[in-house]
Amino acid sequence: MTTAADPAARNRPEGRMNGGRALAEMLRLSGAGPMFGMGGFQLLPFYDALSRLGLRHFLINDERCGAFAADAYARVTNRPGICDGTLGPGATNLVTGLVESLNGGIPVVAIAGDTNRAHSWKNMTQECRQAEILKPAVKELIRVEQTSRIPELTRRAFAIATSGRPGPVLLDVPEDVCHGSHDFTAEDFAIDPTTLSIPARRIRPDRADIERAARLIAGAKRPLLLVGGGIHLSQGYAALQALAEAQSIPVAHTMSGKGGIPCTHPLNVGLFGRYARIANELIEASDCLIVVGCKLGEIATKRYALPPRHIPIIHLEIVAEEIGRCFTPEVALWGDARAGLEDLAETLADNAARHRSDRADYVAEIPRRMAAWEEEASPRLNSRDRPVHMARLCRELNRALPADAILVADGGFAGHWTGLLYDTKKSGRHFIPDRGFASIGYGLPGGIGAAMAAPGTPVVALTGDGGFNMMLGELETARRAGLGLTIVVVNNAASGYVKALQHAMMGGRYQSADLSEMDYAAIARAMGVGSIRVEDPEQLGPALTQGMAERDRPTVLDVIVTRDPGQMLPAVDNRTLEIKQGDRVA
Ligand SMILES: Cc1ncc(C[n+]2csc(CCOP(=O)(O)OP(=O)(O)O)c2C)c(N)n1
Ligand SMILES: [Mg+2]
Repeated sequence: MTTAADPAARNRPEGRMNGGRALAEMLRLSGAGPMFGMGGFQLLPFYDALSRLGLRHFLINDERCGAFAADAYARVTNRPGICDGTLGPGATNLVTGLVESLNGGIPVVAIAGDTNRAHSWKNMTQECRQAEILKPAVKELIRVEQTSRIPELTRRAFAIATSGRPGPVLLDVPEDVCHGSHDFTAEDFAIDPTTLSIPARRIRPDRADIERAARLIAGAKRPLLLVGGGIHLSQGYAALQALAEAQSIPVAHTMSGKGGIPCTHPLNVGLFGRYARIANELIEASDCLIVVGCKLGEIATKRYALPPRHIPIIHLEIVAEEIGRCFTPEVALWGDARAGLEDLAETLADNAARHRSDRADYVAEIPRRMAAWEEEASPRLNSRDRPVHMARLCRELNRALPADAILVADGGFAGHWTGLLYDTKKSGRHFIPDRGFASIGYGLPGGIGAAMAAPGTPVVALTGDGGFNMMLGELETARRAGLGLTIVVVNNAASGYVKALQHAMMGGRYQSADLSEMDYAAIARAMGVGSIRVEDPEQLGPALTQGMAERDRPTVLDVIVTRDPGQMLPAVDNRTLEIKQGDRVA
């Protein structure tokens, strides 16, 4: 690697240093942002070097939260998030967060301390087969066997994390490798700047496949774009909007794909899959589906009931193995989303005006259908109910959050309701749900990561009370970090999703579905952070505004929402549901 390719080359260290310092130097030269972790003996030299080098590292209260925070940081910045855990329980606590990044395609470099190899397998304290436990949770696990190889393997970790479909890479660092020393040369610390952010490299789909896909689109009367999280990973926003507008092709999105084009764009038909406004009807009536950066998994397809098998699918996807996994496409486009969309637009450009005029009636359906949906949903969206209706909360979020705000949504109802009803006003990552693994508990630590990634931008984290209970300790982290983060706790005194399903499917026999009535505002106050209890829907707007105005400490909004399990499912009144044995209704 030439010096010219690496703008940081002049700042390279050299000489004798321990492994921990070498690791910290590589992270410094790679432009790593804030890191999240909890120390232990194995990585102490690394922590010491972070302190000497003035790098930002935040003690978290559970390593899983560090992995979640690193994941959200990466989603906002497109640069690998960094987290660490110490030997054994620290490392295994990372698993859930790393799987989120693995399934979501999010670049993360995680560091785990491991045993001193002079004593491994002699019942050392905290010892377990951690590499075997963590291996399937990451895109690659790199075991570092020599202090001298730390720079090389850190460089490798960034390259793997940011290339192809991005993902988490674990550097497993034995204690003696971290504490051991080596004489390094400046050249050892070379950085490849092309691998420091995603997408590291782009690959274009095959030309002949693009032409076949373009012919299919050209002949379609009702084409529809179905967009997943890959649109963010590729930053294909402009290309998506350009193709949609030039060819009059409406855009539906998954929860992860929200923000491919603004939700307020006239061609955006909203969420598709388990919950939808009008998108599912449009899928049923389509004659050509263009699936972009989307795995067509369970939620996107209503358990594989959508799309109907007779509709031809064009599947544009960076991971070859994902193509054909759930649905057999008519045309497979293997490559980067932005590159593929650009190529389709270019191939179709000559006849764009004719296609637009042919599809004028088709796109004119969108505002009519949306208006009908809005009218039907209006009583919920404008509900004055106390406790607050979830739909009303979503509408107030739409009103209060400015265009550049980031909404992080937790794995329970928080993600599903806002996936359906929250409108991003700009393209980009303004809505962050943890749909890789759908764990509850992501909201608060995800909010921490997003707030650190976008200082000055309003960040609101929406979480269920169950998810918040899991993560309460991280309120201390957010306070210590002085983050102006607004945390909205959807307080339904229940493991709501479970309770709603038991209501619908088990005849209202509830088992382990209720939580205590808690006063989260009082808890927040006791923890020294801002707090507002909201029982009246009219207070939601002012409370959100007040929370977002607080710039250097977190604010918890304890929002008391419906306790009626018949009203908990998004857009479904489950008192009217008909259930067949074995159905998954929601
Ligand atoms: C770690 C984890 N455990 C269990 C689940 C299954 N689950 C999905 S939603 C849900 C209810 C969560 O309750 P809460 O956070 O209060 O959100 P609510 O649905 O009540 O809004 C559960 C248990 C999960 N997604 N993640
Ligand atoms: Mg709940």
